[in-house]
Amino acid sequence: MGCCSSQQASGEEIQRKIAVVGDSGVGKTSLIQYFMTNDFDEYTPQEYIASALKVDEKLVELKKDKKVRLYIYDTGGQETFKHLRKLNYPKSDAVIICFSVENSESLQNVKKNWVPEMQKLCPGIPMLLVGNKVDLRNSARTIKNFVRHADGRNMAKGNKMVSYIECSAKEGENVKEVFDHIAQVAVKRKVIRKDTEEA
Ligand SMILES: Nc1nc2c(ncn2[C@@H]2O[C@H](COP(=O)(O)OP(=O)(O)O)[C@@H](O)[C@H]2O)c(=O)[nH]1
Ligand SMILES: [Mg+2]
Repeated sequence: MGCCSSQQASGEEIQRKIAVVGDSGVGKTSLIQYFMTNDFDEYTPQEYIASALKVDEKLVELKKDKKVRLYIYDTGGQETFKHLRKLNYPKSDAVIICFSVENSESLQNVKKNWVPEMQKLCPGIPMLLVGNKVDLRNSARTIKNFVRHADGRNMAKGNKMVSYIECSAKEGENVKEVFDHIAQVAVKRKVIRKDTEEA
């Protein structure tokens, strides 16, 4: 190995598989769609919303000359799609677990359903917690029981998740940050896994 062994050989492409999970309706498909197209479609057709499994791919630049191709897996949160997640989510490199800040039950289900399901399918997988639809909380005219930033942060901490990020696919706020962060986490994980295998 030469002096540059830790650098990526030119032309070599890093690829990582990212699962996106969370309750139905929390905004998973909209988040991915905004990341792919820079656009939010309020009138997403129903069949698209209910899609059983969709895989998008996009090249993300981590830093100069270091790129990673993300394969982003989106399935419905419904129980009926559980068998599909079982088939498709093993070997994921990292997972984005979503909830909506206007739906506190969807936050509780992170702990109750999504963390256990992902830990079972992919033991030790890095998990990023994402609170969607912050535009609703920011623009609220009435007092409603929105999930607070501290609630999300505590959920992430309490479940050993790598971070907590709030975003809005509608406003495009923080969407890029979510995927930049998960790309970095996923790339780092592979190095650790490889080191352990070689040890
Ligand atoms: N206000 C607001 N609505 C959103 C946002 N993201 C998604 N939605 C709406 O929430 C609903 C469910 O979104 P969808 O992406 O299909 O959720 P999924 O079932 O988790 O894939 C749709 O009506 C979206 O238009 C957001 O950031 N802000
Ligand atoms: Mg969806």
